[in-house]
Amino acid sequence: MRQVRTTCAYCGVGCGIRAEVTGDRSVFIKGDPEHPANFGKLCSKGTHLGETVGLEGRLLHPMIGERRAGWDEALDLVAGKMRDCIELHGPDSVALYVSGQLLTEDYYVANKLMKGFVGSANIDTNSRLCMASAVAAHNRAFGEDVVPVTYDDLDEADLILLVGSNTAWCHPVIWQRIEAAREMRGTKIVVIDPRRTETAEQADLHVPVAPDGDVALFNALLVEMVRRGVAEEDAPPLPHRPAAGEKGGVGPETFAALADLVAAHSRMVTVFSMGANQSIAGTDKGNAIINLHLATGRINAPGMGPFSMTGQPNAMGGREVGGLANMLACHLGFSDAERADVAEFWQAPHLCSGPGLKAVDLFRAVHDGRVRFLWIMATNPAVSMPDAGFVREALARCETVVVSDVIVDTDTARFAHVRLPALAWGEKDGTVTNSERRVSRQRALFAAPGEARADWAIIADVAKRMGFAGFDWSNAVGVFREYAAMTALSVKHGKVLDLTDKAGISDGDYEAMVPFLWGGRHPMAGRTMRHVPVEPRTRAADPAFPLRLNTGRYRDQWHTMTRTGLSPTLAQHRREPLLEVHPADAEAARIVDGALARVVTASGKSVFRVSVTDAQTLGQIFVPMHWSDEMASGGRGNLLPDQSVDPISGQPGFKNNACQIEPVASDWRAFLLSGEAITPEYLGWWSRSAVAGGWLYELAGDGAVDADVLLPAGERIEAVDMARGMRRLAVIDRGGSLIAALFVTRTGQLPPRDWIAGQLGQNGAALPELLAARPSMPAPDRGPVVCVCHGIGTNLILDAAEAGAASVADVGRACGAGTNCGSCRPAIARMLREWRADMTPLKEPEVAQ
Ligand SMILES: Nc1nc2c(c(=O)[nH]1)N[C@H]1C(S)=C(S)[C@@H](COP(=O)(O)OP(=O)(O)OC[C@H]3O[C@@H](n4cnc5c(=O)[nH]c(N)nc54)[C@H](O)[C@@H]3O)O[C@H]1N2
Ligand SMILES: Nc1nc2c(c(=O)[nH]1)N[C@H]1C(S)=C(S)[C@@H](COP(=O)(O)OP(=O)(O)OC[C@H]3O[C@@H](n4cnc5c(=O)[nH]c(N)nc54)[C@H](O)[C@@H]3O)O[C@H]1N2
Ligand code: SF4
Ligand SMILES: [Mo]
Repeated sequence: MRQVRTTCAYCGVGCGIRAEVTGDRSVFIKGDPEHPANFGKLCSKGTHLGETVGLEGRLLHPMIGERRAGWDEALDLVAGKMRDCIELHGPDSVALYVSGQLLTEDYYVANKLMKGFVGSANIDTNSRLCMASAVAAHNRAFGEDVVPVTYDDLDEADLILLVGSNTAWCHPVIWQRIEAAREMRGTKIVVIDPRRTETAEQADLHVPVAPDGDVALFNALLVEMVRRGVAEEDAPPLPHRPAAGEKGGVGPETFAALADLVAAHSRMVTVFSMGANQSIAGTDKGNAIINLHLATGRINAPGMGPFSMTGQPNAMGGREVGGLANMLACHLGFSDAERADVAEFWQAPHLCSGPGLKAVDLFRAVHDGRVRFLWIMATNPAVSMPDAGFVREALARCETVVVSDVIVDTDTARFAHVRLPALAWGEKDGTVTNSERRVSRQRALFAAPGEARADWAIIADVAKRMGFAGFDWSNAVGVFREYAAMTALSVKHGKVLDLTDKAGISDGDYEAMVPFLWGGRHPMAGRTMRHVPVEPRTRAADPAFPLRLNTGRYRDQWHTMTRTGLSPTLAQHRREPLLEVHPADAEAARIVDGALARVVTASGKSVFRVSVTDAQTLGQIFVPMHWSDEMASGGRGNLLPDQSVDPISGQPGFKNNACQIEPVASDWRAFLLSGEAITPEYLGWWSRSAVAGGWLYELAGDGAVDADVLLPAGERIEAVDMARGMRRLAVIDRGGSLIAALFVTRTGQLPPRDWIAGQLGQNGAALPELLAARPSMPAPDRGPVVCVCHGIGTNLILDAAEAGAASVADVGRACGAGTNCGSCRPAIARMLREWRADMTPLKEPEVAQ
């Protein structure tokens, strides 16, 4: 057994991991108690990383079309196509679309190739969909993309405002840190979000702002703080005195409660995330937040400041090395002086002359043929871009699409002419920078599988084949040293970013590198900061599409599910893509809980399972972004949003689109348990999720059900349950193990899936049990799983409540739920609250203070 210290593959919290490598492709994951981002904690996704390191579905050698190719042939082809395209159509006919999931070293090399040597800034990144508005807000306020706080400020704050952040699900370890601050010093927590998320349920105050109401709300807060003497009257230019009463849709009582909290606590941190950034007013939202901090002097001291949380593990590293089309490496812009310095440092023959195309415009240019060569790395735009139907059309038309990925068959890879196998997490080596500007090492745990190679090395090889000099590093540390040395240019141009002390780092020191911060704890102290007056801007109403569509994330899935979708444990939290809708909107549309419904926008439509919930505000619906063609025929959240972007940052407004909903009828509903993945395209609707040893499909369709197509060969047993209108089939292999099962109903309810899913590949169960989908001596039903680490369902938790457990910790002591990663603790807290509400006679709700 070998112990390796590395960093989590997923979110921008950047948790340190101690990985105990137990075999060729197996690893035991523990939090690193010494890493300053997490001090040993990990959430459900990090904890279950070990379930995603298998080689199933991996791309392990280069592919040209459907043919396996050698590296030489593939790289020659890519370099040749790129060179031809530049010669025939100019440098701007070539583009790279990269990702915050690349390492800093990969990102640096990609950016150097495009901006320095191809001579076009047509390299953009999925961070355009994620961080671009925060970057633009930082640039306007601070003159540089700098986060002016660290996680320590969360520990020392008395008030934390979470704006458009479902922290408990998306940055769970930060959420635990915030909860710890509440326990230690009574920190108050406010959640500003149109939906009542699990994070909002835990807050001292939930402010259900109207979609995109944030600028009006923060302007109103600023004016109120001036009125109360908390903010300086003449600190900000205040031409934006909000229209009387306009507070972003927030009612007077809630606004007063919020204003009281803000006025009372100078140690205030405002965390903002996608509900702020992903908006046609995203940059203004960032500045509205920063303005409040500047006017109240709440910045550059312990426990205070605006804090943009990054999404991806290396969103921040990508910003450092110039991954966005509108900047150069090392936080530099395109002034003559900056360009000249970069050209000299790289010895770059054709440094690009100005900014390139931002993601949405980039895919438009692919669509209309201005860009003819597109190389996509570590991102799945056919799923994750807005108006994904348009993006697919663009990819289908493009002369040359190259995809570097770790997975053989993604929705984007289907459009690739050339597929290049990259090293995945657990195999690659390099650095990432987290939300608080802390640089950590990712280290390889396993040998490279098949012919997979590091992203930076693939790019460097293509550059060399194109005849460019300056791409012959022999390892990742060589690239890192060059980047660190280049930050001398940021320093020269008065920026905070400075890694020059690492420019001479030895191979050994890089190997042993401990996490470090650039910029220190409060890098804006003593530097110039600007108020940027901002005015509310919202989308025009469209009577054809009366509802507002909001999109986002689930606790246990990561983006397009290419990795988390493989984990049976993580699948338990939410097996299907849900359309969450307020009861009155559901009723008006004749939509019922558990049935299917279609969401329609001007851009597209898709079908989801309905979940009726009063956590949604009237007039607003929510769907997840995660499901792809690989995982479902419906649930395709990104066919829905249009191409509108923030005019300053170019970031799409993913969270506020006009839509309508309608019921979807089907003759029958079924579930299929199968050892093999199938693609039941001919069915009306399907969605699959991982179970141990195979897949669980939820199906719906019209007409007859063709069991022969769905089920594999084997001994088939069948029962028809007339009373319940159900047909049940199970398929057994020679050894008596269950290899598939199909349950179909036209009128009734299907049985719970948990037990029978656990029988897949097993041969302990009797045939009648399999056909009943439950054991003859049933163990107590655990109910829907809440704690995925310990496999504990709602029923045990309610038992604990019944037996007197009064807190999440009590529940943990009683049954273990919530005691490992803690991601489910907000859900347990909600259950306890609901249980108590059921038990106690109704009384007046307490007023939040
Ligand atoms: N489990 C999980 N965690 C992740 C990821 C994942 O895929 N899964 N991805 C990572 C990445 S890349 C990112 S960017 C982060 C994202 O992390 P978050 O930003 O927390 O996640 P989202 O669910 O996209 O959106 C957050 C909230 O914004 C709210 N919102 C919508 N419109 C508005 C509005 O107008 N105003 C306000 N104030 N709020 C609004 C939504 O209701 C939603 O609850 O998560 C990271 N962590
Ligand atoms: N509707 C809606 N859409 C959204 C959002 C939203 O909130 N709502 N959020 C947006 C945001 S914030 C983000 S960040 C994006 C994320 O969207 P994407 O970036 O498209 O999502 P991922 O599934 O993370 O895609 C990463 C791809 O890289 C591959 N990969 C993993 N590791 C490596 C590696 O080391 N090298 C290479 N070459 N490939 C690798 C994975 O297999 C996968 O195919 O989605 C955006 N889209
Ligand atoms: S909070 Fe979870 S997903 Fe994010 S870095 Fe930590 S363990 Fe990974
Ligand atoms: Mo993101």
